[in-house]
Amino acid sequence: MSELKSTLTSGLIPAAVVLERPRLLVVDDQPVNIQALYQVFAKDSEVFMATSGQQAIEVCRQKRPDLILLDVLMPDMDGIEVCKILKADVETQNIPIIFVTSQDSPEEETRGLEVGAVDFITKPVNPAVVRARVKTHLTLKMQSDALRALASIDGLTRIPNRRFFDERLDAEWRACRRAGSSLSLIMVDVDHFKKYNDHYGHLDGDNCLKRVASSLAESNWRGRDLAARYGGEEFVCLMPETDLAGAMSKAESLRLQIENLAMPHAQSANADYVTISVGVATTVPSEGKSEEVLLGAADEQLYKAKQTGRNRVVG
Ligand code: GH3
Ligand code: MG
Ligand code: MG
Ligand code: MG
Repeated sequence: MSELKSTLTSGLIPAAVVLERPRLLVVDDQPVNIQALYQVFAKDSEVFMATSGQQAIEVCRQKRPDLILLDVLMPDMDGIEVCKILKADVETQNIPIIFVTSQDSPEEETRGLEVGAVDFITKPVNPAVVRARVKTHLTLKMQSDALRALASIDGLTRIPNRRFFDERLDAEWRACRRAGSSLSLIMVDVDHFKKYNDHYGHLDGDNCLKRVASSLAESNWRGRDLAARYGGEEFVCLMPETDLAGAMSKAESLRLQIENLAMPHAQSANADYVTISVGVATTVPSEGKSEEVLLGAADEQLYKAKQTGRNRVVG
């Protein structure tokens, strides 16, 4: 999302981040109701439509709308059920949902808000009111996205931070457990970095970490892979659906990548350049195993890489 990127690079969160052409999903089993909302928004927004709960979920996963206007009463799967499903999925849980319904009892409204909707509008809709409410919720959504992104980025290196990594590890652990697939973890530590700081100074040390981080983050990763700063001069890379052989070969290419930056390190005991040691571990997550075991295993391998000469990969 380009708005978000500029927010992040400028380091500022504007009071209101307004999307140029928001993407809305309108869900209603009655085409005439969809038509009414379409007419309100078609000029300034991209409008997707769905006439059933199931279709709404599919469109939502494919198109990632910025906001959903959701009918409550629908045959097969009602709006409440759709809302529950979308809120339970990490990929869709942050999309604001506004219920649009003719059932305007306080109980109905409460139920809608309890399952995670942000607002409740009654039919027939008043165009000015629905437009104003949608605008408010889009602005709030953009602001919370910007804050969330900001809280996930490491201040020095501008790559994802440990907090973001921990969240993703948690989610990928569960996803790989469901799928019965391997989850690999690469742990990276810059060699003799204390000596680098001592020799070149802390500012150059910071710049060195920035270059290492950019190089790791810009490596040729696959869709769900993630490279993050774990803390200090340590980095972690998460590789879902990847076995040990795949992770080992990726780790070796990362090691080479950093060596090839050829950043001089006059005090390194093992090379003339800045190098990294890398530990790799893989597991198939299952009931009774925990993420800490995977982290611990990668750390153990990293320790072995340090013990056996540094600038190497152990897995
Ligand atoms: P090894 O090869 O065994 O990993 O040795 P090392 O010197 O890299 O390891 P050690 O853990 O002794 O030192 C890590 C150093 O990293 C010490 C710390 O001051 C430095 N460091 C951690 N975070 C930062 C940072 O943000 N900026 C700078 N410039 N230095 C940092
Ligand atoms: Mg209906
Ligand atoms: Mg370290
Ligand atoms: Mg180190």
